[in-house]
Amino acid sequence: MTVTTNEHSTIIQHGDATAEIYHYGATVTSFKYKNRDVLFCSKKAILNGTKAIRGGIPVVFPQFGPQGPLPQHGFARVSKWHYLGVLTENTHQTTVGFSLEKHQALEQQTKIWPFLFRLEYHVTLSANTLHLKLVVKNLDQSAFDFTVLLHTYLQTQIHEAQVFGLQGLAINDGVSKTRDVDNRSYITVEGEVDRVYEHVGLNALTLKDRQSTVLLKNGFKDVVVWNPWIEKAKALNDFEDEEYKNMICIEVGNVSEKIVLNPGESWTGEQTIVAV
Ligand code: TA6
Repeated sequence: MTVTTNEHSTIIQHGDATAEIYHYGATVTSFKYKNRDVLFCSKKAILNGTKAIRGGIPVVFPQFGPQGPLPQHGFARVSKWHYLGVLTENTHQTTVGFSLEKHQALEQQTKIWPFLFRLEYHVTLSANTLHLKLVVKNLDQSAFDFTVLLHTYLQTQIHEAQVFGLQGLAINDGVSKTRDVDNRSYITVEGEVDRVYEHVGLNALTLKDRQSTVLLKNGFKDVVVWNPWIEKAKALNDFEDEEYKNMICIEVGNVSEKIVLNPGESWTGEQTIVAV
């Protein structure tokens, strides 16, 4: 087990697994198990802190999407977080922590969303598993509300990808701009997909392609599935034209309804990604 850190990122190596977390956005940019890349990060991702990182797991807070007073997906993914160091290190697991408070977050945005808050993010590696725990605490004297999401980019072969665990759920479809129910026993992607699956009761989702990746969630209610497909991929300047074939975003979050926190209250969401 080793943890190495510099001013830009922290790398954890635990047994056969490694993870790298950029302090900018507390973005996990890589999770490898036995040299298999579980997460996708674009070859054109901008890592110098001038733009949200195109890949890995950007943290979306306090606003999902463009609907609201802030720029798309809020400030957590474009702020430099404080590295708290190694929190646990034993033969079973290694955990590192990050925090973000108002005075460290991007000022252009905290002027608009002016509440005192603390985010604490714990990243744990154990065997074939990456575990993420996000705690939001209200340090203000007023209540605030927010939406939140772990914008998880997974490595896949899109023509073979099947996503299990979302059957029969209400969807808010960002491409067709309609609401519907997805009755497929598993999801495949054959064009642009940008969907919010609402109130996902199941805690386990599985991505199957040549290998399997299992996502477990706790505390998060919704799941967003996104692939930009051909035209939108070309329009993204930090994404290669053909990379849509190698990724799928399966993002756990609370986005269909806002979470309200009164002064002193906390909310916790957790995601576990298992390379099977
Ligand atoms: O989570 C899906 C989504 O909100 C899509 O609508 C899509 O635009 C994507 O996120 C990427 O957003 P970004 O701001 O990172 O380009």
